Amino acid sequence: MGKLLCPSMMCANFGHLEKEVKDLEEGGIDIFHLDVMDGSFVPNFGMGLQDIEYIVKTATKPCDVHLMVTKPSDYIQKFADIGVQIIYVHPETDHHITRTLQMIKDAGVKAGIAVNPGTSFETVKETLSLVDYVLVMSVNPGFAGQKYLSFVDHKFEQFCEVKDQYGYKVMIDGACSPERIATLSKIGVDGFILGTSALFGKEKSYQEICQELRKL
Ligand code: S6P
Ligand code: MG
Repeated sequence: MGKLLCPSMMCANFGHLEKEVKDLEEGGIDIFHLDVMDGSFVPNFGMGLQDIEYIVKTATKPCDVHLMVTKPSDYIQKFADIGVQIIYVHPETDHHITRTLQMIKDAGVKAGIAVNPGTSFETVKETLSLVDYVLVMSVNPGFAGQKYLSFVDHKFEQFCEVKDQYGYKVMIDGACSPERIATLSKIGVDGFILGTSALFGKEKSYQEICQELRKL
């Protein structure tokens, strides 16, 4: 299977969001990545329910939500009802993360665990049999345009090593540059959250960029 290219829509131009969605789809992306931040779990705000609903309605490709909020379990049904296909939750903010993951599955949505740079493979190991996706964060969550934290490197190997045994896909979120995509796809990383490092604010079209990234 090819690489999953996932534009991080907080980096898109909200002045013409519908065009962004269409251009990205025509460019060949796979999954829209929608970040939700509550100003509490992370020191930033974005995106709102209206934004998420609008993108899900406009898109023909699947959408995920990455919940960077203090009580993710309170919002699972809301996002399931909106029609997102994957929900990522953080174990660092949830006392009963396996219950929340089960709640996501029971709502008919794919479950993803998002792992902060400071959270180890061992900490989330017990959740792996429940998840469809592991989102390895290579920046601390909250902002686009940050620097890649190289101490997370070994975690990609740890998660990739047992991904077939558990049956999940490994994704990277944070400072994901073309060089990083080349290195990580070789060790088995399946999906790439594309923000300012690889996709948005460039001179080339989304189509040209996606074609180049697929060849790496
Ligand atoms: C950050 C958020 C991410 C960013 C993305 C930005 O907390 O979860 O999804 O939007 O990582 O990418 P970049 O290339 O600007 O770091
Ligand atoms: Mg994200």
